[in-house]
Amino acid sequence: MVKLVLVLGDQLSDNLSALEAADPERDVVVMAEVALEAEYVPHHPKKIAFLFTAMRKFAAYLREKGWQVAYTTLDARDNAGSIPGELLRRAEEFGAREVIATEPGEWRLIEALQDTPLDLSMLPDTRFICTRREFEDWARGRKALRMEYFYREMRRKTGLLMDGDKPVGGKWNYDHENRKPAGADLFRKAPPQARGDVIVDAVLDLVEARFPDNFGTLRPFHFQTDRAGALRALDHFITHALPDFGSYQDAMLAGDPYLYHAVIGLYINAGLLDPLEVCEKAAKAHDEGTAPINSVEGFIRQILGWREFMRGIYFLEGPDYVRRNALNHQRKLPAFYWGGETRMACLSHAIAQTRDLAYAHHIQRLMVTGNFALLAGINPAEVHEWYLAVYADAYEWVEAPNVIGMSQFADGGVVGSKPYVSSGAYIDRMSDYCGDCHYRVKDKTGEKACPFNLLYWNFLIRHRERFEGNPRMAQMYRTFDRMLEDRRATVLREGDALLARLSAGEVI
Ligand code: FAD
Ligand code: DLZ
Ligand code: SF4
Repeated sequence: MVKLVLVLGDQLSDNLSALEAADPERDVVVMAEVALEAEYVPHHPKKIAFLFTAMRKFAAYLREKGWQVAYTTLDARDNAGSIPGELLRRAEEFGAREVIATEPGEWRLIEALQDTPLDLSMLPDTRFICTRREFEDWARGRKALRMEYFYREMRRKTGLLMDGDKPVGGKWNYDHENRKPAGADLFRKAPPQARGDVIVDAVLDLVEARFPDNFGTLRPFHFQTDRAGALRALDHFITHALPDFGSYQDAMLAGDPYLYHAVIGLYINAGLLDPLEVCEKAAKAHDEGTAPINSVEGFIRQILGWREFMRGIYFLEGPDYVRRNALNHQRKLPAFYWGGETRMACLSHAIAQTRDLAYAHHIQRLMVTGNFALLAGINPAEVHEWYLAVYADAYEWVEAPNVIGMSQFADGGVVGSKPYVSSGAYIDRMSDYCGDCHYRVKDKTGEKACPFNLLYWNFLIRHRERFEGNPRMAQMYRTFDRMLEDRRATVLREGDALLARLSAGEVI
């Protein structure tokens, strides 16, 4: 009897377990653009356009390979509006009772699929290097889960950058070489910008008509939308940017959103690139002598280490993870995150770039937008919604551990052993933002004091009881205690006043 094979928008891979378990002679692939997935957060229009275009092209590719594909566009008259609804409709149309699916990357959708009255086989998502089971086994019995140890296991498992049982070059991690600020030269090559085609054009018109009020600029649309394009983007990165990836990983420049980053997260997460093939290409560049070890190791660690670790944490911690709020932060997300005005140049640059490109690199996400939200005590659920909406690579399995865990410390220390907070000095060191800011990064108090400076101490003192005993934070408290009493009082008073103005909706 015919079975339905579900392929979700972020499952656009040839080797998807659901496709491998099905029979192209007998079964029907179901793909659907649905309102519920497009609207559960106000996704960036470029993200929706990327996904719908890539879905349509993947459906065409499957048809060429001989599959029967039942594809529903968002504007189809009989669109049921949700994935389970579409499955039920197609089950009736094709006389099917059984569905083969690959496990979605979000608890919400896993639960929704399990609730359908159809006979569902939910297969593991084999497109990851570490299985859920393997991660659980690794995590069992450990007092703390630290990425670095997990990453070494993954290096051993894959043999990537290994020399027998030793790491290539003698060290597992070359991070201490990777902290350079970038110069504003003109020699970097931006990622290749895709040209439009009829499928892209049709999707852009649809997204423009259906999501006119979502935060984010739709046109010009420059993402790759099929595997061949994604491979071009990867090869471009390996040739032009990987050699300097490590050194400038943490740098930020107002005039260059990409620097030496790969800008491939959206392609890997949608299934157009395979994480292992990406790591293998990077390792090959090292073998061939075209990229140094600090860059290649740093890059492979992001994918083999962080990406796999984050997925492991998401599934290990369970569906309530996204609601955690260990620091009891309750302030509303300021309007400037959604495009309102701010006088802080760093936030203004990072958010304008996010609006235009649906992209910001890791340090912008962690040390600018994330750092400010944490220092200002913003409700992590609102921060989570923002990140899930605005980045083209955002899916809950990877976004939530990065936001709730790494960035907002709302999980109380599952992902990281200390919160990522910094004063303005860090942003000044790693970027060129501060030069044209309304505030003065060197001012610790006073009318023009950088808000990061004021809020940094305010945050540490608000949470003194929790963090003072943390050996990695003791130095920060000692520095505060060494300040003159008057100065301490002023810093805290001015920080409180800034927070009150933020809550009142004033422009900061
Ligand atoms: P590069 O800097 O070139 O890195 C290469 C690849 O490494 C990325 O494409 C990605 O696949 C992987 N990677 C790097 N860091 C991480 C990480 N911390 N977790 C998982 N994978 C990583 N990444 C997402 O894929 N989706 C998200 O929704 C997301 N949200 C984030 C939210 C916050 C607050 C922070 C701090 C980080 C977030 N990240 C997220 C991780 C990282 O910022 C992005 O993967 C990266 O910026 C994507 O751009 P790139 O392809 O140029 O990455
Ligand atoms: C993100 C997204 C969007 C915007 N739209 C769709 C869609 O219409 N159809 C679909 O199959 N998938 C979509 N997705 C991706 C899903 O939200 C994603 O599969 C889950 O969040 C699990 O990662
Ligand atoms: Fe950001 Fe402060 Fe620098 Fe302004 S002075 S850009 S607010 S870090």
